[in-house]
Amino acid sequence: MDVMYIKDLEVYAYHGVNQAEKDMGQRFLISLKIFMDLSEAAKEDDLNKTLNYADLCCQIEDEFKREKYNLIERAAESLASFILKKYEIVNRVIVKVKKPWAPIGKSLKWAGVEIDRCWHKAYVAVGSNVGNREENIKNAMDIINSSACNKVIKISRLYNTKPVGYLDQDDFLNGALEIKTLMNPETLMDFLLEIENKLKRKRTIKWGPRTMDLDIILYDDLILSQERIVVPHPRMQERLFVLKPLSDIAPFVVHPILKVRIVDLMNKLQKKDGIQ
Ligand code: PH2
Ligand code: MG
Ligand code: MG
Repeated sequence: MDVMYIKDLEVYAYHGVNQAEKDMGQRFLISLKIFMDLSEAAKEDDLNKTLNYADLCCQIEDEFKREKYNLIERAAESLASFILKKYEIVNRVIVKVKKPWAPIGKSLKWAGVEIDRCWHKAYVAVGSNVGNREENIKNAMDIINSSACNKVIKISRLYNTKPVGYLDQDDFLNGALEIKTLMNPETLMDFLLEIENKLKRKRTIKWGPRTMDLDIILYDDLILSQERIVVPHPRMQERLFVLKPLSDIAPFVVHPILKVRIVDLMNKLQKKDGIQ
């Protein structure tokens, strides 16, 4: 991936744990390594196909001065998410924030932090079998889209499916979403649980009726096995109600453990279960 650099942009701002730093301010040096495709801009010699670094530096300065944080960690984090949210062509950014005047009673060149942040691609399975199922799914998507850290990129068709697991309940409407997210898997899972709660999900019977179920199926190529969260979803390869909609939007994505494409997982399961 191509990169654009900003090196040691000097900004006077008011971040610091000490009150004196908040009152008097100090110099900060901001460096950015911005990952994006520069080939179109190069080919067409067109400023509109890239980032204008003059404009970028002004925006960065304004954003950096907007708040007074205690920590440069926090100031760097907010700059990184500002850049990723504002400029669609930017996929990843490394932000370095240095304090050359850090008031520690010692002579030093600078104290600083560097963070590396990017958009992640996740696939989320959606299901509903209580209330107005379509409306529930639409509401869940609207809530995802209204959060600045998440954007729905692709939506599958919605499928009417027979309940699996606990059979004495109404049919489900199932779909799958591709989203881009700045959240890590745990934060994303908590965010999705919050949406389920907002949509009045009641947790009574395991695999029972629900207004909304939102499960992380895949998160980049990540393999994660923790008590609260397992990715890829451990039962995805056994569930046609997951694989079918997922095949609409990610047929050639490869399962990071099984090393099989989604469409092939679906075909294999359909053969095993008979066409449903
Ligand atoms: N979800 C379950 C259990 N069973 N069956 C269908 N058809 N669709 C679902 O989304 C579903 C299910 C647990 O999450
Ligand atoms: Mg589920
Ligand atoms: Mg769930």
